[in-house]
Amino acid sequence: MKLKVKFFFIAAVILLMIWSCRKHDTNETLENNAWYSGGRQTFFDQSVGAFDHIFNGLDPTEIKVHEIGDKAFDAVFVSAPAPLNSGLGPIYNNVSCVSCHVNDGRGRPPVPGSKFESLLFKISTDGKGLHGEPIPVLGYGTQIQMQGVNGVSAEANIRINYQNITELFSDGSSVVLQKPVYQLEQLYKPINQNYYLSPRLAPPVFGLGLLEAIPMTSIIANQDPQDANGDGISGKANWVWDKTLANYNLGRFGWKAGQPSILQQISAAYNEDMGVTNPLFSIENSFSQIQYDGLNDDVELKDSILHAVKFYMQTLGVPARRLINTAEVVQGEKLFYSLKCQSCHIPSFTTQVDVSFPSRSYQKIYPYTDLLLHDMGVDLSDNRPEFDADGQEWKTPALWGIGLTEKVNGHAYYLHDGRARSIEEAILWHGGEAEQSKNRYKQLSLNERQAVLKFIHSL
Ligand code: HEC
Ligand code: HEC
Ligand SMILES: [Ca+2]
Ligand SMILES: [Ca+2]
Ligand SMILES: [Ca+2]
Repeated sequence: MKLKVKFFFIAAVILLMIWSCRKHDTNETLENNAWYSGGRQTFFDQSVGAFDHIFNGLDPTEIKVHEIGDKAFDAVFVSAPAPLNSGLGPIYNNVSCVSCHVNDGRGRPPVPGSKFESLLFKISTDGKGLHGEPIPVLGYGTQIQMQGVNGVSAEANIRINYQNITELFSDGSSVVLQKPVYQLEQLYKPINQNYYLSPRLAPPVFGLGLLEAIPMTSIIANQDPQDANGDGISGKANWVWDKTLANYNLGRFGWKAGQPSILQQISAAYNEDMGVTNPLFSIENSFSQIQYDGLNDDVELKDSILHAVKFYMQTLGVPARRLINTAEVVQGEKLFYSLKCQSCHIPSFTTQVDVSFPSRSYQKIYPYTDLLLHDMGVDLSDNRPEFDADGQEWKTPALWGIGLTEKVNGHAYYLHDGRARSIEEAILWHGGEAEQSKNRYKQLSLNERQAVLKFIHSL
């Protein structure tokens, strides 16, 4: 009997030890484990819904606001006046947020001959405005709206021609890239100024609340504008105008980091992409053009809806990594470092402590971006400056979740205009500061290249 008690006691102690170890493991998993791309806001879902997960740890009111924002993100707008979702256009690019950011993922270039849906074009002329912003083109503003509501003429259409560029690997094999050349056509009115067109594909929109919460100091610490350390990489921040602060702020959103906050990014989207005026951008994009409806009406979107959509965008979690421990992925990760991809695609950051927003406060995330601008060479250039970004500079995009693109969006088009038809093509388009990385990639064997791609697909 006595022996039995002793046995149970020892067994209990062992169980307790195992249990406390496991608890310790889970903690470590959350804090330092690369499976958890989005820290506490990581979701183990590889389905088509992988980019649409509400943050953990929100209170009931916050959950409600997220849901209202989610509905508004999906809402199809119609031309004014209408009882619901009124104010589309008169000119616009698409009718809802989700029609471009499909499943909270990315858009795609049009199938030849079909309408442009999630690829849009910014436009501007020479010079810079008071705060460094692009200068609008007379009669066109800073974006081409390619659709008009009933009876209203769109601003223009775009013709795409492709040029082939062959990239040779050291092992003798090759890949043919398609370089798009864009041309305005069917203009509603001639343009008599120099103009610069910038193609922009709708990027994925999950995890943005975490990117917004990376401390500014952590981002600018990676700048090296004069390349003082001589590694050929000279990332720089984009200082852009923040309408809410009425001051300059660090740009984080958009392909050139032209927007400082999620609020400003989405307010601009309502106005420019959908023609829906709102508290932050209250003047119709068509103001002073023939398409303008002349109604001096109230703003078309309520502040409460705008803030719900902002909150929805701020509280979408990040998919967990997949197949992270397979030999090929481990090899690919090592190669990623030896190719120096991580000098721009910086693996991890820790978000700032924020007592007013605990769900995104202080956690280690793995976005694989520095959120800085880099010269990516002539072939990727749009020649259109945006604040401190010049015509060859682009912001390093986050790579988290990129391996789920085909699952979520049913295609594999990458880069700012979707010209790359695979991850490998995206790498082969890298030039400028990333030229050396690309060349190192081209020197790899077929097996090594596949390992790099497997690693990217595991993100
Ligand atoms: C016509 C297609 C289109 C529509 C409609 C659209 N977007 Fe976008 N969205 C884009 C493009 C293109 C970009 C990149 C813009 C840039 O590079 O400056 C973008 C960028 C964003 C970003 C920044 C993502 C990042 O990682 O930098 C957010 C957030 C966003 N959109 C939210 C919205 C919301 C909310 C709506 C609805 C109000 C909306 N978008 C409507 C095409 C669209
Ligand atoms: C000098 C900085 C830099 C280096 C080095 C670099 N990248 Fe990039 N990467 C970028 C920028 C900037 C873009 C966006 C370019 C564009 O859209 O035109 C990008 C885009 C990508 C994309 C497409 C992302 C998307 O959402 O469409 C992938 C994939 C990628 N890089 C992988 C790599 C790999 C792999 C390496 C190493 C071989 C690498 N990058 C090295 C800056 C860099
Ligand atoms: Ca309108
Ligand atoms: Ca316009
Ligand atoms: Ca450097």
